[in-house]
Amino acid sequence: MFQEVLGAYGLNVEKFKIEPFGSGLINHTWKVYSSEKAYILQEVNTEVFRQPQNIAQNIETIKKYLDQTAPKYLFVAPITAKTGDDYVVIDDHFYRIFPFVENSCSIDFVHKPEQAYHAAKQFGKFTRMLCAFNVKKLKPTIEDFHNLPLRIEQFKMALENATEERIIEAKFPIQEIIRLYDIEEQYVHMVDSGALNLRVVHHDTKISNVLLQVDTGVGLCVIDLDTVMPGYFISDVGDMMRTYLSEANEEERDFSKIAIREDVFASIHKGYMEEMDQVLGFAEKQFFIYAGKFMIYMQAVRFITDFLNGDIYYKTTYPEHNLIRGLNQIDLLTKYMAKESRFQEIIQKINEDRIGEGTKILN
Ligand code: GN1
Ligand code: MG
Repeated sequence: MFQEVLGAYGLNVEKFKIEPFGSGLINHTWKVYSSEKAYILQEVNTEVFRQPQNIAQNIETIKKYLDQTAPKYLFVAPITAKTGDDYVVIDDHFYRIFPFVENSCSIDFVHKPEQAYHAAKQFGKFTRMLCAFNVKKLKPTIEDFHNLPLRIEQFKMALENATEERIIEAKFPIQEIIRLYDIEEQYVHMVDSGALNLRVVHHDTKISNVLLQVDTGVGLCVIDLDTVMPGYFISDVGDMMRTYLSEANEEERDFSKIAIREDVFASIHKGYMEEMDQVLGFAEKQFFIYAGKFMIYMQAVRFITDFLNGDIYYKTTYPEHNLIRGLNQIDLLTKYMAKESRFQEIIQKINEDRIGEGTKILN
């Protein structure tokens, strides 16, 4: 397979080393490198991305726009194959190759608040760079991806079809998901109220989807653009809360290690708002804290739904994997909700300090 894929790009497989790369749950990724050149090769999971051409088209449309409006912005698009397309299809499998960004690295865990700051700034910058771009030009790459009511529907359906055994095993998270249905109600109200604008949103803002400069740790750019499509900013901010606030991530089986770091919350807010403060409307900003609840809850629902369905969506490495991930997210959600009024205070303090700074300048 490697020979054919690389050959389609005019690359000679014998000149490269190839190793699995990254920790994604959906696509397969490899690093392809020699002493001179390095690439990232990916096979797109077409069970999940039914029309992978839409991904390629979206990226191309955005690239054209950014080449004109922000030529210096680092946007990592796939390279062109000999056919002139940005992808190749071999035996019904869909592949693409990205250049490996020199001097860059990615991390799987947020160890320090600065890392959360740099990542949040990059995701904020991405949406800001595209705030005047017509979102309607983008095609959804997964229909209703972050549509919470639909995720709840899928959960209910899974409950109806699941085996007795799995329902018993997942009794606690099922009860919790049902107990917290009002998170979905809030979502419906929010969308109906028209408070949120459709924007170009990344939809998968985990820390490994940001490239950092090797020596300084400064953010370089965002990667993994498969789910870039029209959406609400709460998806990106919420997924950062979900994946940065606790050092232990969704894979952690010892839930006593799941803990919310307030300084990381403040860093996400700082980094994101440095880019997005002027872009977001007043009504949108009111959902900053809700964003975390929305995304953590939805991820819990998705993991438990997949467990009930017999593990058909996410890659798993042990039998209860999705159940543990779901329980992990419920634990995180409980700890997050216990901090909501603290988060409110932190944001209020940031805003007061800012007003204070403004008065100092006026005086
Ligand atoms: C999937 O494969 P990866 O890590 O890029 C998923 C995200 C989930 C995440 C949970 C297309 O992302 O929505 O938040 O797993 N992507 C898709 O780890 O479903
Ligand atoms: Mg992804």
